[in-house]
Amino acid sequence: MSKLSLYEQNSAVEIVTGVCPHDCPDTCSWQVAVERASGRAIDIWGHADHPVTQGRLCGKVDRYLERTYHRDRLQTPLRRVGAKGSGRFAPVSWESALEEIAQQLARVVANFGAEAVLPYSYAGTMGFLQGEGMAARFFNRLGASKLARTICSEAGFEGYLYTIGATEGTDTEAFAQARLILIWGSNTLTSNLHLWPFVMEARKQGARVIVIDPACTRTAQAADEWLPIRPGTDGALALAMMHVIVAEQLHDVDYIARYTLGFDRLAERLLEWPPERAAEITGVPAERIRQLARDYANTQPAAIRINYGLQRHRGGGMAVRTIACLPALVGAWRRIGGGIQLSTSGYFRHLDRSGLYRPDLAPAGHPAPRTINMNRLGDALSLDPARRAAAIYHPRPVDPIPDVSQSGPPVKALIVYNSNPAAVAPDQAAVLAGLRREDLFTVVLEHFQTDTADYADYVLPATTQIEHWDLLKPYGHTHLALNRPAIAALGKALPNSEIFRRLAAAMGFNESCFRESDEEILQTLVEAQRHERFAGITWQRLLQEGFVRLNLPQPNVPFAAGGFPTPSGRCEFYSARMANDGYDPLPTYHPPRWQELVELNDAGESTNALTSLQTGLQSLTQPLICISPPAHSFLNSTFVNVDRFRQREDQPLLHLHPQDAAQRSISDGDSVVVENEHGCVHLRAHVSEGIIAGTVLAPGVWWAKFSPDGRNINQVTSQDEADMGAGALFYDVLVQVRVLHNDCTATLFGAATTIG
Ligand SMILES: Nc1nc2c(c(=O)[nH]1)N[C@H]1C(S)=C(S)[C@@H](COP(=O)(O)OP(=O)(O)OC[C@H]3O[C@@H](n4cnc5c(=O)[nH]c(N)nc54)[C@H](O)[C@@H]3O)O[C@H]1N2
Ligand SMILES: Nc1nc2c(c(=O)[nH]1)N[C@H]1C(S)=C(S)[C@@H](COP(=O)(O)OP(=O)(O)OC[C@H]3O[C@@H](n4cnc5c(=O)[nH]c(N)nc54)[C@H](O)[C@@H]3O)O[C@H]1N2
Ligand code: SF4
Ligand SMILES: [Mo]
Repeated sequence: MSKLSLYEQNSAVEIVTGVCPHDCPDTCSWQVAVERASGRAIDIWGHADHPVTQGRLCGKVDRYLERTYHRDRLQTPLRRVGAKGSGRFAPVSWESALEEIAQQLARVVANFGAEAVLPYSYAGTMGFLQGEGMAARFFNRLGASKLARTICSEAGFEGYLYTIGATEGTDTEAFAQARLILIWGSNTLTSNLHLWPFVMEARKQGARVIVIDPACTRTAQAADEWLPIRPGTDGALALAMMHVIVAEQLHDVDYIARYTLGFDRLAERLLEWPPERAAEITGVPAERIRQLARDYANTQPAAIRINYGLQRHRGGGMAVRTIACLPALVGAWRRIGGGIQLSTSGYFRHLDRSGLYRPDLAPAGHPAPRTINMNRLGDALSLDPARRAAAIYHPRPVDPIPDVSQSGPPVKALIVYNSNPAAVAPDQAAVLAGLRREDLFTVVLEHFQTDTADYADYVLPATTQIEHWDLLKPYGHTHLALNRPAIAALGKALPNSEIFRRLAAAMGFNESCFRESDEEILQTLVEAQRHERFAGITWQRLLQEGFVRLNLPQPNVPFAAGGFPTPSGRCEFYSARMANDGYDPLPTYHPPRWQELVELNDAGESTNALTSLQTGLQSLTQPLICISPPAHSFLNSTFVNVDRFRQREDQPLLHLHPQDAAQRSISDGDSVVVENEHGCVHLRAHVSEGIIAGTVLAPGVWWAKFSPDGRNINQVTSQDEADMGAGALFYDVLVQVRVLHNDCTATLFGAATTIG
């Protein structure tokens, strides 16, 4: 019996439709059963009528009520009473918290200018309202520094735009029609579960599923084939595949002539990429590359699911730009079930959010505030102007590297919401050094006392998705969804929107937009849409149905007859825009950062990365590449504090290949030290052939405070940037791994003194 029919007839229970807020492509619509008498939510399940949710939530959100009613939910504002990081707080009233926060912000603005205030947020909720809705109004009105939200997808996103023009691609439902599916740099069964039923449907019809990944993930195990690859080298694989396709004349001459730009120049470039060359780089044998290219060109329809895993490398932007050329080369777009999907967010690109965010509120007569790259939070919080300048967003080669004179004021007030940077941001030691600054005033809006909240001056309790209104657009399908509150806020928790509304009042901002109610804001947003893609999407329908598909053709077969949203209207093998932005206009290979470090080391050149280790360690083995993709039961750092999920993930682990383990005398279950020039962390070794030799994998993202040494894997990640969009390099890291005999902090401090 379905959950709905279980409660439907029960007049003591109310059923409320909402949508999962998490940073996940699936954006599942859900229903919550609420006991009318107590007002308590008693059950939650996936909406049966939603064509992608199909009645199922993932294992994490199935337990959303456990998280909402968790014993540690923050229910009252807190003021710090201990040292920063100690986590010692005392309850205060909303009135006094907001009054002091407003005073502190006013003081910072008066003494250092509004740019000294930095908002820091990401996708704890993807809702328009509880995400940036009211917050953007507030920070625009204040004139605060802007934040470039680069931590997840920027490199790949930009790369995709150069080739395709917008992040539009193969419909999720259409994967069922594919006959060959490449899952490329994604762990679908963990991070995009609702694509899997369509993949299974395709397999029932005879489709082959190949997973291209350095790790034999649960998705790779469930697929027909695991194709292991060295991290950060996917661009070379794609170039060699195209080489074979063109050399063997398997390309779609007609599609290319009608709908693409620059084929001749591409073909010339591809001459440089025989499979043997790519084999050296990727570790995929040349013959396997040939076969993959032939299968890809000869099997129609062929669908590629690329996700963000493969672009967290220095060459991530170019890799995605290159892979995105494949479907046009073989004409895969022609048929339903062919093409490529990185994200579906581009289908929503005409959504007009200016009335929501109100950029027009910016203080008149001031120059536009600086934009900080969130991946460089450690640098941004530094008192050294040179490091602060480095944190200023400069996403393309043509954007000048900011000069020290442009660094702007030190960050004196930091307002964190929907994010846990002390755990998730790269170069954790630098981030924590910033958060520890006594002269930094930090406010954290949260559900829980996270690693970040421990460093706050004020922690403000926020509501969860079943306690507030919101509207969400997905990035793994095309249904806009409304979230209605199912229960009253717990304790004194407030929605982010209300916290910023009250803070605006405390600051004396008297614009009427700071008095609009949540429902009003959302209704106005829905009704403001004029683009034809939103035709038929009304507030009334959203209230009644919960989710509505964009006004797209059904079935939606993008680019079957061209119409790419690029400057030329074609799929751009050659991109003039790339040339203007300082890139090679043709697909090429940008090697990962780890490759560069290894080459410098082999050449005997000293690099910070390796010498700092050598000075501190007796026996140096080859460094290993370290990736840290999502743990199955966590969502970034969310859910780590829910006992059930933490127990499922056991403890912070490091997967390493038996060969790498043997070279370092590491046995399964040993405590190991993972370290590099940035920092170090203790993990438990899990020796396994499920990861390629030369690469280690640490499932993320643990809260540091739940880790044996109070640190997590972001100790070893760097603030360096990818080739495009100033994207993060989470999986482009070199580390040394050894059995834990002595604590690494001692060695590291020793090393640090020798390198100054
Ligand atoms: N359960 C769960 N679901 C999530 C998340 C979560 O934390 N947990 N996070 C959400 C978020 S924020 C995002 S952005 C998405 C993340 O989605 P993705 O970024 O797609 O993350 P994964 O699906 O884990 O895919 C990463 C995969 O890429 C592989 N990989 C790493 N480097 C390379 C490489 O160089 N080449 C190739 N080919 N593969 C590589 C990793 O081994 C891993 O299997 O998922 C969302 N969904
Ligand atoms: N090493 C390593 N690091 C990574 C990654 C990796 O793969 N490896 N993945 C990266 C990626 S892809 C991403 S997207 C980032 C994600 O980084 P974050 O966006 O910081 O994601 P979370 O860690 O889930 O933290 C979200 C926080 O928001 C809070 N929150 C949720 N809803 C609300 C709300 O309505 N109001 C308020 N005030 N708070 C709320 C949650 O309680 C949670 O603590 O991490 C990145 N970091
Ligand atoms: S986290 Fe993803 S799969 Fe799980 S319920 Fe939310 S949207 Fe669905
Ligand atoms: Mo992400």
